[in-house]
Order: sequence, then structure tokens, then C-alpha cells
Amino acid sequence: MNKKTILLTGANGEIGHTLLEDLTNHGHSVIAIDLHPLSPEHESLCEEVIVGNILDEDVIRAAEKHDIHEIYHLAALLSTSAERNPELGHRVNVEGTLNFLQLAYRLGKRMGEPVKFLFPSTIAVFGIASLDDKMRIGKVSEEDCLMPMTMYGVNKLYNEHLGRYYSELYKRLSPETETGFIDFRGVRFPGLISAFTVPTGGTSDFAPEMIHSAAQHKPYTCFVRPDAQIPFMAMPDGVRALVELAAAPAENLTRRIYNIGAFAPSAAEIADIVRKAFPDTIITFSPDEKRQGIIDSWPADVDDSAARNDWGWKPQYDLERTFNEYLLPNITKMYS
Ligand code: AKB
Repeated sequence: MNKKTILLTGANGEIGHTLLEDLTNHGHSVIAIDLHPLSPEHESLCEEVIVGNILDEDVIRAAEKHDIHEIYHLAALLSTSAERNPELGHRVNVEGTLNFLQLAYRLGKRMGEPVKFLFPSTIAVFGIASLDDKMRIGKVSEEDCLMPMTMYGVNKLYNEHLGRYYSELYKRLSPETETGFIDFRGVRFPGLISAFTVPTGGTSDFAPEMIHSAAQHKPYTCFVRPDAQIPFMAMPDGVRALVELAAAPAENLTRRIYNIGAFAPSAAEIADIVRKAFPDTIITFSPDEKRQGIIDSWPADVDDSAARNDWGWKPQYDLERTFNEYLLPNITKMYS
């Protein structure tokens, strides 16, 4: 495999750690950006760590010194955080993404080859008006129900369009051709579950919170109803999806944004499997109506047939395997 220089924003986040390890294990050179310093182990994996805000021009300039072939733009404010501060959500999620699309354009032009821009979109771009509709609709395809009900979902859907615009239409009235310098690709992530990090500020956080609390023998009060259902995925599958989409030949891709799915349990099913693994665990349900409303607007599951057909997407972890082979061994070790 060719060694590439890869820029990773949000390197300290829940996807960032696993992706950083994966990319450097494959011999790539990583420039990491995060608001907070990386741990010494993670820092030692990187060619350079830029600590700062993605809205800060000095941060972009520091990254621009490198010839970067791929950008994984992970930095974002998740759904609950962005809903609590929508203007900040917009700045980080939209203006931050715009900064890195512009950086990718300049880098692509300077290097004379397109920069691949990998974007983690989300099931929050979907918005379903009622629980009855949600259960009737079942799996949504990429073009269904694009009526996001959160600032985060609105931001991410707009970013999907920005990525398409920068790749295919940028400055279309200019006498020079300004397209072809960015190759934007993205997946719509379901809730992600990592053995090593507990996410902050998301609405799908009830699943990872429940699991990590049980592993620490702490009681957990779940903020959604037992029947709340959305798709989830184990972190190794999530990271593999981004890396495989990046590697897919452009001629095989029929779209820029793909749904990807793995398993879609209810909160009660997750609680049952957690109780089986940690019999002393105490899980109670005390739904927060407002956060529940966000979950109810997200689909029960996604149709990911386009990803399967175009670039061979296939999750390796179902719910059982996620628990037995990924979460339990790693989480137990981490908290022991
Ligand atoms: C969130 O809950 O905001 C995220 C997501 C589903 O994109 N985990």
C-alpha cells in the first residue's frame, strides 16, 4: 500500500482514536488536529499534532504546510450539544467543514491531484414526523425522509451538499475549471459504540453509557424509553467503513454519501444483553421526553444496499459479536 499523508480533525474524539491507530498501523503519516492535546501514546503515532480550534485560521495554515492526500474531517458538535447551543453547532459543524473543504481545494490545486475528503455524516439527517410513521417506514434509503429535526442533522445534511458542490460545481461561472480538486465521500453513521471511549454530547449515547456504566458496576438511568430503536454499529466496523470507502475506485461509486447499517436493537434489547454480561448491573428507564423526541425522529434502521453493491460494505459485528468479542474483553480489561 502507498504511504499517504492524512489529516485527521477531531483526532481525540471517539472515532479519532481508533482511526488514528488504524491509519498509522497501515503505515500512513497522520497530521492530527484537536481542541485538546492527544495522550502521549496517540501523539507518538502522529507526524504532527496541531492543538487548536478548527475555526482558527492559524490551525488551517499549520496543516496547509503539508502535502495532504486525504482528509478525515471528524471534528463536530454532536446532536445533543448542538441542540443546546445551535449557533455554536452551526459554527463548528458548518463553518468548520467549509474551512477544511477550502483547504482541500487549495491543496488539491497545489498538488495537481484531488484530495479525498472523508466525511462522517449521520442518521440525524433523517427526520420522521411521528413514531407511527417511523415504525411503518422501517429501513430508510439515502433519499428518504431528509427533513432533519436537529441543528446537528441540518448541519450535516448541508455539509453533504457542500461536499458535492466543492467536488463537482465549485465556482462554476469561473473561466478556469475549479472542480476536480476534491473527491468528497461520506457515510451516514448510526450510533457508534466504542469499547474505549464514551461519547459526549450525542443522543445515541444511551447505548454506550449503559454499557460503560455496567462495566464499572455503576447503576444507569436510561434517558429513552425501552422501545426506542435506532441503528447502531461497533466502532471497528465504523472505522473500517470510512477506510474502505476512501479506498474504493471512483468509477464504482454511484453516489457521494452512503447509508451504512449493522444492527438496530431497541434500548430494552441492549439493556438485556448488558444485564446478561454484568448480572449485578442496575438499569432503569426514565425517559427525557425531549431527547426521546430526537430519537423518535431518527429511523429505526437504514437501507445500506448502495454501499454493499458499490464498494462491498458488509458489517463484521452484529449485536452479539459486538458484545462478546469486542466490548466485553476490552471494556473489562480497561476498567479492571
Ligand atoms: C449523535 O447522537 O449525535 C451521534 C449521531 C447519531 O450522529 N452519535
